[in-house]
Amino acid sequence: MCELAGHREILYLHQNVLKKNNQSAEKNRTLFRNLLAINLMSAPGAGKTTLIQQLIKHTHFRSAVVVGDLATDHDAQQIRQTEIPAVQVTTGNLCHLDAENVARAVGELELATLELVIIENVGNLVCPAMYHLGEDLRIVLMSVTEGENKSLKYPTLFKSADAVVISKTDLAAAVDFDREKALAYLSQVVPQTPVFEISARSAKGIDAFHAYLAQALEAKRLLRSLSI
Ligand SMILES: Nc1nc2c(ncn2[C@@H]2O[C@H](COP(=O)(O)OP(=O)(O)OP(=O)(O)O)[C@@H](O)[C@H]2O)c(=O)[nH]1
Ligand SMILES: [Mg+2]
Repeated sequence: MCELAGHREILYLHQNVLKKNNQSAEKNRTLFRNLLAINLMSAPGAGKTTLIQQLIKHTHFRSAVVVGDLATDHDAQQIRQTEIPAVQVTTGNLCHLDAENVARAVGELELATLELVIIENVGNLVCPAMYHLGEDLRIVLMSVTEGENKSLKYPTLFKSADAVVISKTDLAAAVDFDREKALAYLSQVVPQTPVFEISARSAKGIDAFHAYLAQALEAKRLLRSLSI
């Protein structure tokens, strides 16, 4: 009985945390009203930072990056080498970014000058699923080196995504990645979600992903102009 009461209390606390996060995410939507904000999520090391670097090199969006990690500012330093602003959020023990720490981070950016804010979430396939950040697009990466079945094992995160990126495709043959199997699993879990196959090493597939983002930015601008 006592244990049940304890579980209820934890559930109640969790619901309150999510509610508060959703309120902050709504405020972020206002901050992001004139630009496209994307939230990149994946397991650690799936290639988020490298994809961001390639995207910046191959495209002409006026961009900035917010990057979340448990510790270090290595990723922000790497992204600044491409000469765009990058703000590192270190979360300590927290396995995801939340809307409030994103709000604080974007406070350091000149949002009025930007078209694209890329948020690189903490590498984790579970925690980021529940936390919305005020983003326009949620994008989940799975690298070929992780195997084909990530979407079956972590359906909550994949179901929350607007698009999926299969990353490190240049390594597919080396790790015997079964593309057809991976696509079949994805179509079981997220049949309507677009899938991009990208090698950030060779830049193969970057153009299609860029076109997807450009189209989303145009659609947002159009909606905004119609709502004024
Ligand atoms: N061959 C190959 N290696 C890649 C590719 N993308 C990333 N890598 C390598 O994979 C490793 C991890 O890449 P990151 O971009 O740091 O991955 P991440 O998802 O940002 O990692 P965390 O921030 O730690 O979660 C690095 O050694 C990259 O050089 C790719 O397309 N092809
Ligand atoms: Mg990274």
